[in-house]
Amino acid sequence: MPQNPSAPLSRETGRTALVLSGEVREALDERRPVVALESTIIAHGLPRPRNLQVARELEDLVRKAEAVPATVAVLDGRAHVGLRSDQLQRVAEDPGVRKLGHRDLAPALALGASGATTVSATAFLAARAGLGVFATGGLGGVHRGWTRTQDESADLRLLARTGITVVCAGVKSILDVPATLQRLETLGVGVLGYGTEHFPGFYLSSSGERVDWTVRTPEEVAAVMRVRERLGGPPTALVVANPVPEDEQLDPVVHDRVLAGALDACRKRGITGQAVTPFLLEFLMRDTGGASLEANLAAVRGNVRLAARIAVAAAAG
Ligand code: PSU
Ligand code: MN
Repeated sequence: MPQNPSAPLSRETGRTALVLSGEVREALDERRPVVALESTIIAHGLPRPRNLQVARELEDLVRKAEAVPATVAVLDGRAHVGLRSDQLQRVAEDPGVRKLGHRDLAPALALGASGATTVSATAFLAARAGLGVFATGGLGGVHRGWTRTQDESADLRLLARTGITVVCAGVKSILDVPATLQRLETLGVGVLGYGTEHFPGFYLSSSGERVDWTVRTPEEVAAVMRVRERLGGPPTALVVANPVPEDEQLDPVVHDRVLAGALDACRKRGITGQAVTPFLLEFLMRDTGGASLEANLAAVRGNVRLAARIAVAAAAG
């Protein structure tokens, strides 16, 4: 095992080695751009059968931008970075696919389980494989009612210790956004607004909070990545916060009304732990008549396209 926790794992050591797809391995060897994609959104964040279509569409978006997609998941106790078509289908369709955060990786690998990876597990595995850019929908963060539940997504602490650029539409709006931004600051995670002075609101173009730094091109993001690397120091993530276009966002009035109902239902039903986020996302989808799903998908597509452009700019630099 390498001494440096962020150094790429040797790709062929025993049962816990990462399995890189041929396409991903070749691209890394030739220093061509690769984009990591998370799989929890596929297995637990989107309804079937739309989720499989979306999983394939996201990979196609990366390819169209001349980068290689690397969807990350654990199958039968092996951690995959880059999936074959049948493996992607299994992640989308198999009801036995669990939700795996970073802390779940060791038990899942040791016990031969299968699971989709959250932001924390995906960022960890992608960085270990040597990937620099990762796209998702919205990060996890500090939940509303944290003082009661202490529910803060493991995404935040893992990103504080992992050198990877994460393109997202901010953090999920079901969360306490100001508290999450404060945690990101405390943890030393860099945040760039992409083409905006406001932190995006996942389903909404703006959360109403401001960002300290705004970038406007993939080249500017790549320049920040290079300087961070030259500066050295402990690895931390760089969050590129990319808003959903205003004409594709969820109506903010509908958002606030439905979210209040969702949070209420979550509390009343006593839902806790890993089930909270999927419950809230599904509630919103149902009670907005599918409108939140369309906004979520528009955000994810935009993030995947931008991540590919950033990976291309970073590989060219
Ligand atoms: N983005 C989406 N949909 C999702 C997620 C992100 O558009 O379902 C997932 C990510 O995998 C993220 C997880 O890491 O939700 C957060 O879950 P939790 O709050 O339990 O940490
Ligand atoms: Mn949680």
